[in-house]
Amino acid sequence: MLHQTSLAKARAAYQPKLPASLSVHSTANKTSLPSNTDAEIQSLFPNTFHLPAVSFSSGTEAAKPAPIVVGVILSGGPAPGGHNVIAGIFDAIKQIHPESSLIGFRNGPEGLLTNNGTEIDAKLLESYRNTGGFDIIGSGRTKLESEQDFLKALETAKSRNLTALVVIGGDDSNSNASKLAEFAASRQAPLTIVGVPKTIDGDLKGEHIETSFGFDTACKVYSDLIGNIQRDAISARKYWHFIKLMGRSASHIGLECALQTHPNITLISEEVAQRQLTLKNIVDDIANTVAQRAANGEKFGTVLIPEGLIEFVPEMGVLIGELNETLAHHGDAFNALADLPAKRAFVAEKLTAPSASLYKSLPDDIANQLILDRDPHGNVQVARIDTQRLLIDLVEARLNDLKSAGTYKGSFAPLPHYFGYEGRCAFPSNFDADYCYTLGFTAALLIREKLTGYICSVRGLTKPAAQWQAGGVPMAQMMNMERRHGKMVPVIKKALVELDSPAFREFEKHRATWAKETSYAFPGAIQYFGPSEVSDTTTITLQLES
Ligand code: FBP
Repeated sequence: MLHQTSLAKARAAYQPKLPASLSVHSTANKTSLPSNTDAEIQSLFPNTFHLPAVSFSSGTEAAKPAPIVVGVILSGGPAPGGHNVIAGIFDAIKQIHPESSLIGFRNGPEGLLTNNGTEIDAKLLESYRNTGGFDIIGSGRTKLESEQDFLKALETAKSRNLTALVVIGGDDSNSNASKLAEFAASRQAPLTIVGVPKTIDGDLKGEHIETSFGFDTACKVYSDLIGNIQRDAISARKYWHFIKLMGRSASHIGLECALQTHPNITLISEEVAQRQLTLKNIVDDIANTVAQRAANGEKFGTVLIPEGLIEFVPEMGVLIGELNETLAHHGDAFNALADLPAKRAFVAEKLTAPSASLYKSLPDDIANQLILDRDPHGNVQVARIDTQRLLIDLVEARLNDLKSAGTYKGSFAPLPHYFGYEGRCAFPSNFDADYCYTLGFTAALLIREKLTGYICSVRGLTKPAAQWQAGGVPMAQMMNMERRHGKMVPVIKKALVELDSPAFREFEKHRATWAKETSYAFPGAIQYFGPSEVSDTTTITLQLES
């Protein structure tokens, strides 16, 4: 048994808020959606595409439904609030019928494929309510995507008498949940499949989903840490902090943390790609800001760097693509080489001239990371690259040039940081605790209505929870065709930062001032108690978007 701290005890007693219109007696109202016009998607999802959107309004007790047996999986990286989604499902299905039951499949989709599940009862759930993490049943990154996987999933469902399966995951996991729903429907399998939008990255959102759960808490944790570092920076007045922030591709986390903390520099990967900024452009900009601040007597600063940056820098993207090809085609010869300088020289020889010159210009440890850290498909693991160290090295070199030219005087003392795992399993904020409980409750109602292929959608999230509007939309409607591993496939589109979005425009309005002056904000730790204007408020991104 884990030790229960005072905060854990207090959080265990927290009763998450639900929208006033949401109860097990809520009525499902159906409205037709403006249809996604992609003919290919429509033809790939004949059973689950042409379905209405659903919203739940207050209702009165109708005939008692039969007990339902729900399976649940947690998929991908943890995000604060996952346990509350499970609590919401559990409480709702028990209220629908006290003999309903909930089976948690262990360690992600793998648990469903291998039929490794456990019943989640009131006692087990008790110590997980309002806690962070996915440890109640574990999570995993196994994919549920082939016909064979779908057949195995249906077999497991049958053997456990499941009425429904809830997939708590990101864009990929929900895309696959949608395909499984279509597969089950095409075989008349009596299984309702419902998705729940999860990821700290904040990139599963759009017309129907205002935000994924976990983004709020993770950004608050990182912003607290960044604020603390900034307070240290203005106290010690000697360090430049280069902080890499999690978020595999999209820069939503970096952007939100910038809005919360006002650092001197924030790089946004999507802007780098769109404006075709080179590594040299980025480094020159940072070095100029360091020099300008030094000239004003401020030899300190903060730089936020999104985890996925490197892939968005056009010439680095090309280099990474060429490295993936080279390692795929010459893997044996590469592996046979004994030492790192020989491996680096081997790959450099196979690259085009611009990529070879860029590769050779990189510090050795980064050049090594680019060829050594590969995923199971043999691709470079971009998220593992120490971009914060790479930028420090390059900025330092540039400042030395400026010094030689007489345009910079001063000392540059940089410190690298990486904030990622620190934010994924924090106690969910009140927002995420309430949002997740509502998502779980909504999933149970979609199941009661036998609405398969739906993702839970809760709207009006910047208002008090009592006014939120819960419902669902068919996941197939959120799909588009994308090339994956050389093949066009239907997937839910990943939402990247848009340069005309309200959040980016707000950041753009202030960034020149934040670079020059020291305008740091210190949000402090997440507030779990106190007035709801403070403790329940969600991200600035969401407030600006609404
Ligand atoms: P999901 O997309 O599964 O929510 O995971 C997001 C994430 O936290 C990214 O921000 C990060 O790049 C990645 O997971 C790290 O993955 P892992 O947990 O496998 O190290």
